[in-house]
Amino acid sequence: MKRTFEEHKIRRVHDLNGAWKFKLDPDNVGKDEGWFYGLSDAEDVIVPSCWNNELGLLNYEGVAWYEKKFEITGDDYTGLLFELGCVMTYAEVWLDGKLQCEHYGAFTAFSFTAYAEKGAHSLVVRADSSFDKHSFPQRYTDWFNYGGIARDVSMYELKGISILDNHIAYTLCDDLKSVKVHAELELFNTLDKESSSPLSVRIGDTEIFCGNVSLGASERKIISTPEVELDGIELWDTDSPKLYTVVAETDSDDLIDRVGFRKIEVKDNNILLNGRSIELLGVNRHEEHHEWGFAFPPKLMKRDLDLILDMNCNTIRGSHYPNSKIFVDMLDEKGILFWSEIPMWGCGFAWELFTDPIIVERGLNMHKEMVKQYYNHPSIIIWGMHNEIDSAKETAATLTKTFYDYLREFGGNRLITHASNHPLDDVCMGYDDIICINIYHGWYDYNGYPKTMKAWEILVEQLRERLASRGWSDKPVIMSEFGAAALAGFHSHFDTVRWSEEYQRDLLEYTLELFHNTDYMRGTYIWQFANIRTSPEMNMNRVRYFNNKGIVDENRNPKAAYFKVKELYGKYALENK
Ligand code: ADA
Repeated sequence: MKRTFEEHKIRRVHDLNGAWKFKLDPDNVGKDEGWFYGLSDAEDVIVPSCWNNELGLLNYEGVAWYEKKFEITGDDYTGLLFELGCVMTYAEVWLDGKLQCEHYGAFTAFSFTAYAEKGAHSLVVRADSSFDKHSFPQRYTDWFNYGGIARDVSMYELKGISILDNHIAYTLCDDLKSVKVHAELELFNTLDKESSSPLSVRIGDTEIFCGNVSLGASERKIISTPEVELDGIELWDTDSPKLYTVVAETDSDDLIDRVGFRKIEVKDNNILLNGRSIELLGVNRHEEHHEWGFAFPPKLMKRDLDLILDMNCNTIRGSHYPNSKIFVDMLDEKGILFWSEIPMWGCGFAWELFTDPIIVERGLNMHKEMVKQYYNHPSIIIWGMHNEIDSAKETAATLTKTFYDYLREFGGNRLITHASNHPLDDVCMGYDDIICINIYHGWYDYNGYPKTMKAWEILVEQLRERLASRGWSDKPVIMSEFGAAALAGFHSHFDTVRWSEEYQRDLLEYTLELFHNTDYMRGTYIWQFANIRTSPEMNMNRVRYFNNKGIVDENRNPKAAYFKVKELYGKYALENK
C-alpha cells in the first residue's frame, strides 16, 4: 500500500497497480462460466480506478471482474500476503482459480495470505457495487456510488515469522513529558513447521522490546510486549507534529510505521489537545473527484491540503468514510486533526434497520477495520459512529451503544461522536464526548433573509436548554455541518439570491461568527470543502447532479466563500493563540 514512507526494508514488496484486464458482468454469469480462472475478451484498465470514470460506464452498477497476471521468481514456494486497499463494495478474490477471500465494505483494506510456486500466476477480483436491503451504505446517499478497485493492490513476499500488524498503545504521563508504551504485534509463521525468531521493536532510537518468539506451523498470534516508560518525549501537536518511526523486525521480515504521542480530552465544554484548549476550525471533505471517483490521486490530496491549510483550517472531517492511508499520513505530517467515520449515512438507513443483525454486524465490523488500520495515526482525534440517523429512536441509542462500547475499549485515545440532525430530541448524545450538530437553516428551510438567520439564534438557545435538561451541558458542541450551495460563477447583487456565490459566502460568514461567539461551541466543520458528484437518487436541490455546497468547485477553483472562510478562520486562529 502506498504511504508517504517505505513500510519495509527487508520484506519484498510487489506493486500490483497498473494495467489489469477488466470485464463487465451485467447478467452475473461470470461465476457459472468460471471467469475466476482468467478473463477472456477483456479490456485493459488501470487500477486503482472506478469503472464509472470509463467512457460510457457512468451509470453502471453491478458486477465487474478484474484480472492481474504476475510472476513469482524467488524461492520454489513463496508465502504471499495480498492487500486490497478498497474494493467497491463486495469483493471476492481468486488466486489461480481458487477462492481466497471475500470482503464486504468499501473504504477499508482487506488482505489474505497464500502460497505460490515459482512461475506465472493470476489474481482475479469480482467486484459488486449493487445494493440490497443490507447494503452499507444504503443506495440513497448524497454521494456517487462508484464501483471498482479504488485504492492500491499490493503483494508482499513473506518469509519465516512475519509481522502483519503492529499497534503502538500508549498512555502519556501527567507531565506530558514521558509515556508508557507497548506494542501489540500480529505475527504469522509462514512455514509449515514450528519456528522461532528474534523480534525487536524500536520507537525512534529506543528499543522498546528485544526477545525471541516461537510460533507453531502456520500459526497466527497476537503478542503484547511489556510496557516500558520513555522519558523526554516530544509531543505531536498541530504546530509541531513530531512523528517517531516504529520499526518491528524478525530475522526475515519487518514492518515500519510511525507514531505520534498526544493527548485529546474534553473538560468543561473545552476540547484539550495536550492540555491546551483548541477550537476546531474545519471543513467536511469527501475523498472524491468527478474524474477519478474514489481513486483519488495523491497529488490532488496534497493540493486539497494546501488549499485547506491556506484557509487556516486545523481539522478535516473525512465525511463519510475512512480515507486513504496516504492522505492520513499527510495529515500526521502537517499536524492537521482528523475525524474518521464509517459510511453509515443516516438519511438512507430506515430506522427499522437499526436492530437488523446484519446491519449491526456490518457497522461494527467497519468500526473494527477502521480502528485496526488507522490506530497509529496521531492526527485522528475523533471516531464518528454514524451520520444523521434517526437518533430520536431508542433503537438508535442501542446501536450507538454497541459502537461506542467497542470504540471506547479499543479505539485508543480519541473522542467519540455522531453527527446529529435531531439536536432537540436526540437520545444518543449520552454516548458522545463531543456533541456534533448538522443543520441547514438558510438552505433547505429558506424563508426570507432576516427570518432565516433568526432561526439560527433560536436554535442556539434551544440547544442550550436541551443540553441542560439532559445533563449534557459540560460536553463541548461542534457544528459539524452547515452551509449553502453556490454555482461557481453565478453572482448576484442581492444577498438573498440562493445559489449565488454571495449568498453562500454571507450565510457562512453569519453562521461562523455566531458559532464562534457562542460560549458552549468549540468548533465548526463547514459543509463542504469541494463540490462532489452525487447519486441520481439524490435529485433534491442537486443541480448538475453535484452537491454544490463546496467552497471550492469540483475542480478546486475557489468560490467567494473561500476567501471569507480564510479571513475568519485566520482571525479565530490568531485569537486562540
Ligand atoms: C447532510 C449530509 C451530507 C450532505 C448534506 C447536504 O447533512 O450529512 O452528506 O448530504 O446534508 O448537502 O444536504
